[in-house]
Formats: sequence, C-alpha cells, structure tokens
Amino acid sequence: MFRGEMVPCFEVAARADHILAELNKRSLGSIQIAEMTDDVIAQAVTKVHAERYLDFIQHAWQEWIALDPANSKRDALPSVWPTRTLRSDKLPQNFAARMGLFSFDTGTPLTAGTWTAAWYGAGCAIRCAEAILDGHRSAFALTRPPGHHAGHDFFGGYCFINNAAVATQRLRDGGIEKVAILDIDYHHGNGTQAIFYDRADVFFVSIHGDPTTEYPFFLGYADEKGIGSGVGYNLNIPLPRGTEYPQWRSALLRSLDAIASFGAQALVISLGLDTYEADPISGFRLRSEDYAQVGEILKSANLPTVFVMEGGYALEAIGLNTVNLLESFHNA
Ligand code: Q9C
Ligand code: ZN
Repeated sequence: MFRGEMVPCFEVAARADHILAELNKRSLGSIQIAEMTDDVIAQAVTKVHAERYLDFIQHAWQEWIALDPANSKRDALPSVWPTRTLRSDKLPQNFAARMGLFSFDTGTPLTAGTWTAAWYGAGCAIRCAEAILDGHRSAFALTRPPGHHAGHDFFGGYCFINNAAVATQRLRDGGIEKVAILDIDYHHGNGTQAIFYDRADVFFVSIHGDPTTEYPFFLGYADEKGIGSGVGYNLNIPLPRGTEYPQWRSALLRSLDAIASFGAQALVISLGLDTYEADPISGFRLRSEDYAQVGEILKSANLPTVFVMEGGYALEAIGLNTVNLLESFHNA
C-alpha cells in the first residue's frame, strides 16, 4: 500500500534468485540448503518473539481466507493500531484488530507464503549461527523476507521474524558471551535494537538514514544508548540522505572501533544492500565497487561473522553488490 494505492512490492523473491545466481558464478565456499527441523527453529525463534505474536502470524493467512474465500487473491494488511492511550495488553478477536496490534506500517503485506518463508528463513539464519559454533569463520544466510524491523511482537518494514536477532541469540545460547550486531541496511534496525535494548551481552550498532527524514522514522537517533543494564550497548550512527561512500566508510570504521572496544567474540551483520546509489527506495550513494572495500574492512574486525540478508531493492545490481562484499571478505 503506497499513497493510497496497491503497488507491486519491492521485496520480491527474485532478489534471492539474483544473489544465488551471482554466488554460483563466483566461488566462495559451499552453498547449502539449511534443512532445519521445526523443533530447532521453534527453540531459537521463541527466545526472541512472543508466543501470541508467532501464533498469530503462523495462522493469519488461514484466518484471512476463512473470513472470505475471495481474500485468497488479496494480501492481508492492517488498518487500525493501538497507538498512544490505547491498550496493547488485550488480544481482540477481530482479525484486523490483531493485524494492527502486531504491526506498525501498511507496507508489509501478509500473503499465502509469508509464514513459511519467514519461518524457514529464520532456520537459515540459525543454521549459519550453528556453523559458527561448529568453528566456521563465516556464513551467509541468504534469506527473505528480511528481519531487522520485526520486534518481539510486531511486523513491519517487510519483516516478520528477526533473523539477525534469532542468529544472535543462538550464538549466545551456544556459549559465545559477547555478540555484536552491525546493521548496515539503509534503514534503522528498530526491531533488533528494541529486542536487545536492555542487554549488555549484545552490542547493537547501526548505520542508517537519519530517522528525521527516513523510514522507520520513530527510532534510530544517536541519543538512543540502551536502557537498564543495556546502557552503553546501543550505538546509532544516523547519516543524512545523500551520504556518499567516504562518509559512510568513516561511520563503518567508527562502528568497528566500538565493536572492538566492546570485546565482541562474534559478529552478526544485518546485510542490507539498499545503501546502493540506484536503490529505488533509499538515499545513500554507495557504488558497486565500494562493496568490495566494505567486505575487506569488515574482515579486518577478525571475528567469526554471520551475514544475514536484509534489504536491497535494485534487482539488477543486488547480486553483484552482495557478492562483491562477500567475496572480498572471503578473500581478504
Ligand atoms: N515507497 C528493509 O529494507 N518504506 N525494509 C518503503 C516505499 C518501507 C524497508 C516506502 C521500507 C522498509 C528491510
Ligand atoms: Zn532497508
């Protein structure tokens, strides 16, 4: 839903196809289908997301088409929200009301395959965390839908299950005491920040478009430092729309300094490629060749690293940009 009309989604399955095609062209490690059991996925995902939220999105499509068989041809979207002064503790019976309770925008349609994709996408991220626990130095979760806007009990920004948060929690449960998340998607990772905001064991760092003008607007400011024991373990580096690579690179170096000072033992990268100059919905100006340098810089952190796919909507370049970064990381 955009400007009052239904428009095609930017977040489409072809994104993953393009990245996979480019990975197959260039050789950097083995490509596997993450075959994870529902039990293993549930064990990790329920540590990050609320049961009533997962129950809702798991069954939402069935509920939606039960309301009206003609709904099978249209996406489900929220239309009413419990904003300030309204209650979020009650679980309404009405389907639209529950859509609103568990979401924060109208840009995130829930459709027939949403749950399956989100659930096994999370499984892919979990598999990558387990590869690190098994001693691998890096792994890339080629997942969609993305995850970093999804919070403990809400979807939005094309995200339903927070794959980076789930991978991070899996690393923690596997015995890695200090995990840093570096979110380089163009948009602030509001869901990931919120999930770990009161924790000192996970340091969340994000470089993103200034929320004063950029989505998701209501989080991502530099003064957000954490709460309770989490104070000092959240770092936001908002940059103005139009930012070019040299300024973005300085923010990246600053992020890695902070991650080193934190004493991270593993790194989870929320890998959005919507910082690209030709991205249709974003405003930074990184070029395809810049991503190769980004990969090298990330490698210099010298940490076991899980890459989790987030945004990036320039279909013609997403494969090239993603694999430029991963290949230079791999070869550095
Ligand atoms: N005219 C991620 O990159 N606003 N989500 C789009 C389009 C929502 C982005 C406006 C952007 C969500 C994971
Ligand atoms: Zn994004």
